[in-house]
Amino acid sequence: MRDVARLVTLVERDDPAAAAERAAPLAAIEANPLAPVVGFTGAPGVGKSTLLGALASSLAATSDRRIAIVAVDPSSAVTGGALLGDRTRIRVPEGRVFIRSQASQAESGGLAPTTYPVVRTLRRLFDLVLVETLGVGQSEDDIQHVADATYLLLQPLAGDGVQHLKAGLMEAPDVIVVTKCDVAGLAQSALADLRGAIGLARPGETIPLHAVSARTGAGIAELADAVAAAPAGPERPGDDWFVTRAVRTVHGRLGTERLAERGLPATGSLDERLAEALARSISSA
Ligand SMILES: Nc1nc2c(ncn2[C@@H]2O[C@H](COP(=O)(O)OP(=O)(O)O)[C@@H](O)[C@H]2O)c(=O)[nH]1
Ligand SMILES: [Mg+2]
Repeated sequence: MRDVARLVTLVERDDPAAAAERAAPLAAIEANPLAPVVGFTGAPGVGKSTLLGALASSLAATSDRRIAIVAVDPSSAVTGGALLGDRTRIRVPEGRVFIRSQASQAESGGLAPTTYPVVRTLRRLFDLVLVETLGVGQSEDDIQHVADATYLLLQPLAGDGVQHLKAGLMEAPDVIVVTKCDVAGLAQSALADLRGAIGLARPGETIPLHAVSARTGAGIAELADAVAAAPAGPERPGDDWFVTRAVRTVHGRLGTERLAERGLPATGSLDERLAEALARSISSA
């Protein structure tokens, strides 16, 4: 685990010395089989970190699968050289699960600048990679470039279904998880409401819906089975990830008004060459 942590730190670093030092160990694992990557997204406080701890503990107890977790947290702070944050919330058996916390940045789509290369590394070293990403509404495309399956966590109250529908949140996820089902007030009507909203947002599809409680353990084993069964997809091209981020950075920096002044669309595709040039400069930086 110490070697893995060291390699991940080298992948996160942005200097020539780190690039030189990581080249050989990365080359040595390049041909390793790719583990599935499952992304967990949802609003702050919905219970992502707690659930990942429960899932990883459950999987560690029932199999010898090696699990890595990458947790992106807006509140992660560097203290005395150590990145704290979700690491402290994710409770897993000592020494069995690798956890890396990353701080998200203002312009990021819920992930950190180095989430892609870190996940790329970890899927060659572990049997399963779980990614906790911040649920930040529209800018969640990034997780699509990183994960083979995306789980959206929700904490619905009665009448909430329509709001999720409005937020366009339900367009991307493969699975929806209702958290904190031990809390009184999560009426069956809320679940039925949510089921209705999912049906409207994704007609003709069957989106699995899990109701769980990390506190009581209800539904955790079933959800862990589903997560463990996720098939590993092929590697996503890094360019897609960098272009998505570059386009959003341009939008974020210029703002809708200035984009409009320049005759640039506020949504949709910007000048592709501009995005690509930016992406190149980000990836070679
Ligand atoms: N009652 C209850 N509370 C939970 C459960 N899971 C998480 N919480 C609480 O919800 C809060 C936010 O949880 P956290 O995992 O940090 O959420 P995140 O911001 O989405 O990662 C914490 O106070 C947790 O103790 C659960 O299953 N039941
Ligand atoms: Mg968290």
